[in-house]
Amino acid sequence: MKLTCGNRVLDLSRPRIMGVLNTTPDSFSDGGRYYREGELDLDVAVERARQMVAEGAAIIDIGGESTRPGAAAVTGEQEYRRVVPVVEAIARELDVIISVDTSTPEVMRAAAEAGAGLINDVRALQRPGALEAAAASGLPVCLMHMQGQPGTMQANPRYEDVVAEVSAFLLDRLQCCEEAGIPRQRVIFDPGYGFGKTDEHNLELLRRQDELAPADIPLLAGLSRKSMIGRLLGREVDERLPGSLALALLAAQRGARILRVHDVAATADVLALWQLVDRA
Ligand code: 7PJ
Repeated sequence: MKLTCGNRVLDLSRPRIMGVLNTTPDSFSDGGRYYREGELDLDVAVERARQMVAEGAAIIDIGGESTRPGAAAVTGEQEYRRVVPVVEAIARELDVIISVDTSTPEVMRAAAEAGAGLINDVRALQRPGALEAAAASGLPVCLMHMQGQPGTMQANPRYEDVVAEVSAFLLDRLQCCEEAGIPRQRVIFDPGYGFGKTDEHNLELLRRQDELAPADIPLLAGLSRKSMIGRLLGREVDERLPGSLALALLAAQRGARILRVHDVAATADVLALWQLVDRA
């Protein structure tokens, strides 16, 4: 399985790591890291990306909107200013696929022009103009499932059959993509762990993750440092590395081709050992 991401090819014959780079001042796990006196510090962001590439990240995911429940809403313009300069700087400095974590059509367009290779949308291109912007970019898109809206999604998540509902939603969005001129060869599915889901829902999705996507559609899993680890194990954000590694491996074993993580080096070790055991 291969994905063409702008002028680079992403080989998914083995699971690959997407390293998270949040340019928000308030993200739950690494918010505010790249700010100095309230200004985005591009050099620090590029150095962090460089480190993740050296540690084994095939993709750097740049996001400027915090989807944490209770996070301040961001305007398209703020998001643009947080994301596009970072995409430009990383595209100039590093040889890596850049993913842009956005639901905003203008940000998709500008990021694609600045050298992004992938559009990662937690709203699965449902905002007005998003399908068109993604189609025009010619880039692959990650469609993520979310029940509700970021601010309130954890209030009372409900499903009859979470796996069937998430899968049906993703297939519906796939059809919308195809109708908008985004071929299925350019689509990635993501169950959206933690987005409008209880711990039980998340566990059920992981348990049956292989039922979520048709065989030709790569699956992305984002479990790194998520609050389900905190609740299930009683761990603060800075104590979730072992849990994150366990879930990354379980997700990879259940078919995830891209793992979205904060701790690239540690995840790369886990995947390397798995490959040595199972792919000899
Ligand atoms: C995800 C994401 C995820 C995709 C975030 C966090 C919250 N994009 N963006 N999948 N999560 N595709 O990192 O915990 O799970 S932001």
